[in-house]
Amino acid sequence: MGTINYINLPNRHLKNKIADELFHLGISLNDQVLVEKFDKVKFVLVGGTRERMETLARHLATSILGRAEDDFSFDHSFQNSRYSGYLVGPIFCVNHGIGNPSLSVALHEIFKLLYRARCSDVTLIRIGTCGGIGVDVGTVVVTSEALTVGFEPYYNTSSLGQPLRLPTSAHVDLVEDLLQCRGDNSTFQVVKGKTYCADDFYQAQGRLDGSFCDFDEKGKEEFMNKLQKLGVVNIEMESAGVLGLANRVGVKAAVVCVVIVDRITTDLPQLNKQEFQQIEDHPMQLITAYLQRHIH
Ligand code: R2B
Repeated sequence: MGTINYINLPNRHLKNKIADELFHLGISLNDQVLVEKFDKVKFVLVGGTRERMETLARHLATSILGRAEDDFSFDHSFQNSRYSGYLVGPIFCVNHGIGNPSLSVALHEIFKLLYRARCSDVTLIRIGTCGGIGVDVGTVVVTSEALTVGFEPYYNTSSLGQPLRLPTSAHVDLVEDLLQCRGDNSTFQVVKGKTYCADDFYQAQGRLDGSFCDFDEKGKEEFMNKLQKLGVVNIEMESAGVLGLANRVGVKAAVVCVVIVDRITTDLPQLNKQEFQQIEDHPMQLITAYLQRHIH
C-alpha cells in the first residue's frame, strides 16, 4: 500500500480557524454534514463555463457511475452568480470563469473545502478550449508547462504588493497517463506541448481586433513564430493559474484543452454551433477514458 497524501494546505492560519465561509462557492465550512459530502473526492475537474461543467457532470454520472440516463441527481450541486459545482461520486466538477483571477478565487476555495473534508490523493484537471499554434482544430492538447508574459514558466501573482511567481510545470506522470487515454478509434489527435497562458483575450494573444492595438500583422507573425520556436502549441488563459496554484499546495494537476481555432491562419473560430459542440466533446472523451481507468 502506498502512502496517503492528505491535502495539507501550506497556511498555518487555517489551523486555528473555527468559523469559515467559502464566500464565492457559497459553502459554509461550519456545516459539517455538508463538508463531509466531499470527503471522498479524488478528482476535481474545472472548466470555464457552467454549461460545460454541468454537461460533463451529467455525462460522468451515467458513464462512470452507471446512473440511469434520466437520473442526474448529483450528490451535492450548487449554482450561484459566480460559480457552479456538481459533485458526482468521487468527482467534483466546478466552473471557473475566464482568466486566472477568477480561476484562483475558485481554486483557493475548492482547496480549502477539500482540506476541511480531509480528502486525500486528489487530482486536478482543467478541461478547456484554446487557440492552437499550427495545430488542427479538434486536436486535444495536454500541457507540459505553461508560459506567461516574458515567455517564462511561472504563474505571476502577488503577495502584500510584491510579485509572487509560482512554477507552472504539469505533473509528469499524470500528463503521460492522459496521453495514453486516447482510444484507438478516436477521431481526434492528442498532443503534448507548452501552453502560452495570456492575461487577456486580445492584445496579449496577438489579436489585432481588440478595442485598441499597438502592433501590426508583422508583430503578430513574429509573436506566433516565437511561440512556435519555444515549443508552444496552444494559447489560453488559465493554465498557469491551475498549475501554479496546484504546485504550491501540493496537488497533482494537468490541463487538457481542445483547439477551436488555429491562430496561425485565423483569429476567431469558424465553427457553427453543432461543430463547436462536437469539438468541445473531445477533451470530455479523453477525461472519461482516464476516469474509467482510475475509478473502476
Ligand atoms: C479559453 O476560452 C476563454 C476565452 O474565450 C478563456 O477562458 C480560455 O482560456
